[in-house]
Amino acid sequence: MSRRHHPAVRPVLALCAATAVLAGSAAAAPAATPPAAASGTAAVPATTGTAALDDTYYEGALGKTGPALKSALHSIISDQTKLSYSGVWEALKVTDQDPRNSANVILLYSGASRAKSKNGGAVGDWNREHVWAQSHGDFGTSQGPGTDVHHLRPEDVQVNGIRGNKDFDNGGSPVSGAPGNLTDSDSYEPRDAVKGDVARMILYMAVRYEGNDSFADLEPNDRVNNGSAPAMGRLSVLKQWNDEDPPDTIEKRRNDLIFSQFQHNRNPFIDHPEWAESIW
Ligand SMILES: [Ca+2]
Ligand SMILES: [Ca+2]
Ligand SMILES: [Ca+2]
Repeated sequence: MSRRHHPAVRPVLALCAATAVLAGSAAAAPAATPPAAASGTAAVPATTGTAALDDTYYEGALGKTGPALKSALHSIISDQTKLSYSGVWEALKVTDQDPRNSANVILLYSGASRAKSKNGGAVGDWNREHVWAQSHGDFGTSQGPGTDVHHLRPEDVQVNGIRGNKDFDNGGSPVSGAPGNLTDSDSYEPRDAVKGDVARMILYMAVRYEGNDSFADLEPNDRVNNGSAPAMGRLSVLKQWNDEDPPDTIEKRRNDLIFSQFQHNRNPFIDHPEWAESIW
């Protein structure tokens, strides 16, 4: 199951990758052919069983707690394919497809169903919301955290603008165009149905990005107004949201699709929400 897609990270890895190429391993090639779901989205099973994943994908993390668990998960989920920023559009049209209308995507905060073809930057379009705001660590949209679809979601252009780069916290006034969402000058509260989703996306980013590549070490903290610091708050609230809104079939299926068709890595907190408490 182990695949190496980063021959440039370290010389030793480069050697391993080169060996894999010489050996004719399809796994070393770009993800033109999905490893398990070549039949397309219609045939994707409900979700991947956690027990099966524990015996394979998470084998190196089982039994660990705290920093050792975080470190093991970082190693596991860093083995991934990286998308281009334009490739993110096409990925989101699959991962966030409306289960009731295959021509549409569901928008994260507003919950609205909107035509896939309306991706863009105009009023009425949807665009690529970075749930871990780009400015918190200044990672931009080059390949890396800025193109990682585990935390990228379709959102209405104007609602995305209202969320801006605010940290997450409870409270505020209703958000125009996004029922159930609240915001004030320094924070954003998403609707109840996606509170846990948001929390697990933030925690994924913290484990995936540890500062050992060309990007900042992303970490949650318990503050708002983090600005350009590589931090996102508030951790205590995110942990509460993780408990209150456990992963549902749609969130699990999204994780499976990213794993099977796009990045070939998983969000561990969707498979094991209890790991948030163990690490933080
Ligand atoms: Ca606030
Ligand atoms: Ca949810
Ligand atoms: Ca980190």
